[in-house]
Amino acid sequence: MLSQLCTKFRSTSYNLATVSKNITMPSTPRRTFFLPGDNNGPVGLYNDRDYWKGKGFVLDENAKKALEEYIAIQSKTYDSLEKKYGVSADLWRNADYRLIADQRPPIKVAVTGVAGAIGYALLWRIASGSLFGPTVPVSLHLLELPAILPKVKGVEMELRDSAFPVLKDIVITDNAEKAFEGVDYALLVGAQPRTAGMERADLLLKNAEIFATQGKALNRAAKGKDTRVLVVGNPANTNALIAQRNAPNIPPENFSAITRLDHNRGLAQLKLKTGATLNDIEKFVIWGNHSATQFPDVSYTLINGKPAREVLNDDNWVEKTFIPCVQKRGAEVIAARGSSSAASAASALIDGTRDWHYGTQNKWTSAAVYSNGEYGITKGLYFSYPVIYQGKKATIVKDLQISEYQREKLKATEKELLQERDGVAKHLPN
Ligand code: NAX
Repeated sequence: MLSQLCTKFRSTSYNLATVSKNITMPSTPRRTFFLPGDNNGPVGLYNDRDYWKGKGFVLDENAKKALEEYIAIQSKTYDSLEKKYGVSADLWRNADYRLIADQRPPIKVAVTGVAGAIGYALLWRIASGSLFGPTVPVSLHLLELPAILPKVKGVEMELRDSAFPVLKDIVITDNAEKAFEGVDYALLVGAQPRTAGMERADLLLKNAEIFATQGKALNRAAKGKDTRVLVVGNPANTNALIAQRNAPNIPPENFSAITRLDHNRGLAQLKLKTGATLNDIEKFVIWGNHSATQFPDVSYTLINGKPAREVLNDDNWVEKTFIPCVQKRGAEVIAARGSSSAASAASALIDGTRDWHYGTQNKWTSAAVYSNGEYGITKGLYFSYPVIYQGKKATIVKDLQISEYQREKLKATEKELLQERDGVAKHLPN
């Protein structure tokens, strides 16, 4: 009965042009949809024809107003349907999302190391629609080591059994080129863990081999300038560098290493300390390497519009508690839980990828991106900066004042990245 009602409902109400004349569409829409941008609010308008081209349009101010009006009308319609048929407004909305998701081409997402702890937490977030929202279908391309593939079969079974409306397809393979074939996003999670007695230099080299191979495979098989690569496997910044240097067909700006977990950890501590909501906290930044040398920096942070240092009024807490807490949080979680912070890492990867795809609406976040020498950091390193995402591009926030104290911290974490880079020099062509 629900589907019949949905069909009836849909045939009457989806034409934004009836709501406002202020929107110019590139082509005449047969139907127009509002696409929810998950936590980020509305992201655009699509019509049938553009679905197939995978295009959205940017909204101008008039279109934004019209969209708000449209959403208000749509919500009332859901409410009146709830009253009339006794079916909840949320159910109407969800049924609607499903119909939209069924009509769109999927975004292809490769994930490596899928049988690991982060992979297991991550795949369910992607497949349930937490990454791109409930109206955007996804295809998962899963890469694992040959010996681990039987385990991945089990993961595949569970994913299919979850019957997620946005999950269109699953490819599982131990062949990197097959995994990266035509992908829009590659989330490089799989890495060699440090085993007992293994030296740090050996770990670096072992991972360098993995990421050089995967970089070459991305170069051959992915979509070139339309592929975005996010590295999680440690040492994440240097692994991003290695993958990028082995993938000349993909612009260096399309690679990134995730420092979003560190960023989220910092926000969580500030929230706990001040009682502010996350929405009240802006302009926090993680600089440098995803390691204990990173610099969690509140110099520009505003809490409810006031400088964080003033609100906190406790420099000792910032230096002696806050900064070390964020820097060493990973080890603290391992000590408490007996295993690593897999779920929060997966969550951070979802946040970081979604921001890249949908933009941050002029808000700062942190990501290790390609350095062009900003703030005196060696060109070519993947260094965590304050960034704003817009139009699927990361822009480093420029012209911030840097004190002597900050400069020292930036140099310390850069030094570690330079040592890592030199340790894997033989895997860095070009
Ligand atoms: P697990 O050891 O649970 O899983 C790693 C998986 O990767 C294993 O299933 C393994 O078979 C697979 N793998 C190894 N080499 C591979 C290859 N060449 N191709 C495909 N798959 C391969 O580790 P997990 O806890 O999931 O963590 C994964 C990586 O994330 C580690 O390097 C870890 O250090 C790193 N982390 C990064 C974080 C970040 O914020 N950037 C935070 C969490 C995490 O520590």
